[in-house]
Amino acid sequence: MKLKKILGLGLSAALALSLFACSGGNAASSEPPADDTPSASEPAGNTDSTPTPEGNEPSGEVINVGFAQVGHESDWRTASTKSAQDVFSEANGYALSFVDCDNDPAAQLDAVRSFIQQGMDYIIIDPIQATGWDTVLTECDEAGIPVIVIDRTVDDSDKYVAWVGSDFKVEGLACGEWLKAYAADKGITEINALVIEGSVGASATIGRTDGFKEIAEREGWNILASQSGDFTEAGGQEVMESYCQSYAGQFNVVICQNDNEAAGAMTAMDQAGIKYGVGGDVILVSFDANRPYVQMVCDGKINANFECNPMAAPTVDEIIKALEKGETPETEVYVSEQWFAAEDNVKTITVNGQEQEVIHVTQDVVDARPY
Ligand code: GYE
Repeated sequence: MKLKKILGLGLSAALALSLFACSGGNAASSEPPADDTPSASEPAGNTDSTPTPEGNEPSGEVINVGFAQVGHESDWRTASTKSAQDVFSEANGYALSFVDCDNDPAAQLDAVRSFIQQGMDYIIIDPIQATGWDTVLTECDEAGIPVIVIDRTVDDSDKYVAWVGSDFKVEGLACGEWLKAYAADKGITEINALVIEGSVGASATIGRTDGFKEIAEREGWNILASQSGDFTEAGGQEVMESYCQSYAGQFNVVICQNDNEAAGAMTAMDQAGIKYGVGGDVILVSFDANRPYVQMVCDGKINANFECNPMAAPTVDEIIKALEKGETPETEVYVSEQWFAAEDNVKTITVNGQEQEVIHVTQDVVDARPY
C-alpha cells in the first residue's frame, strides 16, 4: 500500500525532527498573524508557546492546537468537527483554533500557514486534496510544529508525525464484495451501476472508487457512469437527476460515496418515479453510516451502508499526550468500521483475507449509533 510505504520510509525522520522540535526547537512566533484567516478562531487560552525542556509542559499549561478542517459539506463532517471540539476543549487543557476551509484547498494552505505564524503547539489537518502538501508541511517542520493528519491521507509528503483515519479502498472493496454476495443471493445476474463519487482529488473518493472498480472489473459488471457529487446532498441530487435522464431504465445499482449524496439521489429517483431500496428496482448503497442514514437502512430505503468512522480526535489526543511526554506515538492508526445492511441474506464478507460481519440493521442497531 502506497501510504504505508511512504510512512515507512519517511516517518522516523519526520518524527525525530518533530520530537526534537517538541523538546525545544519551536522557533515559531507566538504573535498572532498580521493577516489572519477570516474564519480562524483565536486560541481561547494561553498562546505562549515558549518551549519547555524535554517537552515536559508544566501541568496545567494550555496546549494550542490548530485544526484545518475540510469544510461542512456533510453529516460526517459535522460529526468529525464535533468530536474535535469535544476532545480539544478548555476543560481538557487545550485551546483549539478551528478553521472551516469550506472545501477550498488554497484556504486550507492559508489556514496552516496562519497556524505556523500563531506558533501553535500542534497542527491537525484533514487534507481536502491528497496532493499539494510537501511545501507547507516542510514549513511546519522547519517551524518545529508537529502535524497530525486525520481522516483523508496526504499522498505526496511524509513530513507529518502521525495519521489517523480509514482505509477507503477497503471500504470500496467491502461495498463490491457485499454487492456480489447480495446479487448472487437474489439471482441478479447482471449489474449495471451508476456511481456518484465524492470530491475530486480527495483520498476518500480515490480509495472508494478504486476499491469498487476492482471488484466490478473482476466480476465483469458495467459501470455506466462515475461522476463527482462533491460529497453534498445538492451534488448527489444534481448528478442523479442527470443520470435518470441519460440512463433511464438501464441501471439497477446506485453507489453513493457518502450519505448526503444518497439523500440527494433519493430525491432525484423519487422525482423520476424510480423505486430503490428493499423490494425496489435499484439497489442503493451509501458510505459513512451516520445515524439518520442507518435509520434509512433499517427502513429499507438504503440497501447497505459502509461506515466511515469520524471519531479520530480521541486518538489524536493520545498521540499529543505521548509527544508531550517525549514518548514515541503510534504513527498510523486505522479507526474501526462496520458494515450495515437492510436484509440478513449476506452474513459476512471477506476483504483482503479478513472476514467481517455484515450487521443486519434493527432499530436497536440504529439507536446505538454514536453519531
Ligand atoms: O465520507 C464525507 C465527507 O473524508 C471520509 O468526507 C471523509 C468524507 C466523508 O464529506 O461524508
